[in-house]
Amino acid sequence: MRFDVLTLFPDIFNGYLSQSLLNKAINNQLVEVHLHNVRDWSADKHHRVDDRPYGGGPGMILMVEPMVDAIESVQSRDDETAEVIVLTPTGEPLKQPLVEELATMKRLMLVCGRYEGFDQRVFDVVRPREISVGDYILNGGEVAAMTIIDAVIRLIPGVLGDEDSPRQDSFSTSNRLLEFPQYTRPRSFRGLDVPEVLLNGNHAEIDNWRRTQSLQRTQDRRRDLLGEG
Ligand code: JA8
Repeated sequence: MRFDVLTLFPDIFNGYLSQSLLNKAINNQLVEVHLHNVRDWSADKHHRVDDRPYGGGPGMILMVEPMVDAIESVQSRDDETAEVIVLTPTGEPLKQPLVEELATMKRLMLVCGRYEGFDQRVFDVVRPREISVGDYILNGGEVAAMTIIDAVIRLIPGVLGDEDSPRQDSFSTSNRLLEFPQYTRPRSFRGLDVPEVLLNGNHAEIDNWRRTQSLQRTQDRRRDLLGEG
C-alpha cells in the first residue's frame, strides 16, 4: 500500500516512520510512505504557501495554487490513482469501519493543513474525502495523518509484529463492546489479586466472565456504543 503525505512539516513524520514495525513493513515492501513538502510547489521566490483571509479575521489560509499543484503533481507520480484525503476537524469521523475501508485501497494521499485551514477552492477543485480523527483541534493535520497510517497499516496482512490477525475485539464492524480486563503475572500485586476465574482453566466460565466484563465496562464507560447496531 502506498501513502503520499503532503505537509509543510515533513520532519514530523521521521520518528514515527522509523519505528521498527513500520520500518519492517516498508523494508518488506508492504508499505510505502512518500513525504512531500507543499512549499516545493510555491510559485513565488519567498516560498509562500499561506496568505491572509479575504473578509478579514485571524490567522492565515493555505493558498489554492500551491495546494492544488502539489496534490495534482503527486497524484501523477504513480499509475494507481490515490484516494485524496484531507485531515480536518470538520470531516467524516474516523471509526474502525472507515479504517477497514481505507485498508482495502492501494494508494492514499493524506493532505495535512496548518493555520486556519485551506482556501475553499482546494475542496471545490480536488473534491477530496475529508476525515476527522476526533472532536478536538490539533495544531495541524500531521498527527491525524499518522493516526490514519497507523490504524490502516495494522490491517495489512503481514504488517503486524506477531502472526496473529489484528485485534478487532473492540470497535470492529462486528463487535462494538469494549475489551475485558486482562492480567499477567504476578498473581498478586499490592494486595490486588488476579480474578480466581482466570486461574481455574474452565474456558466456558472464562468466556462468560469476559463477556460480562465487556458489557459492564461498555455500559459504564461508553454507553453511546450500545445505542444502535
Ligand atoms: C486539525 Br490546523 C488543523 C489541521 C487538521 C486538523 S485535524 C484536527 N482534529 N485538527 C487542525
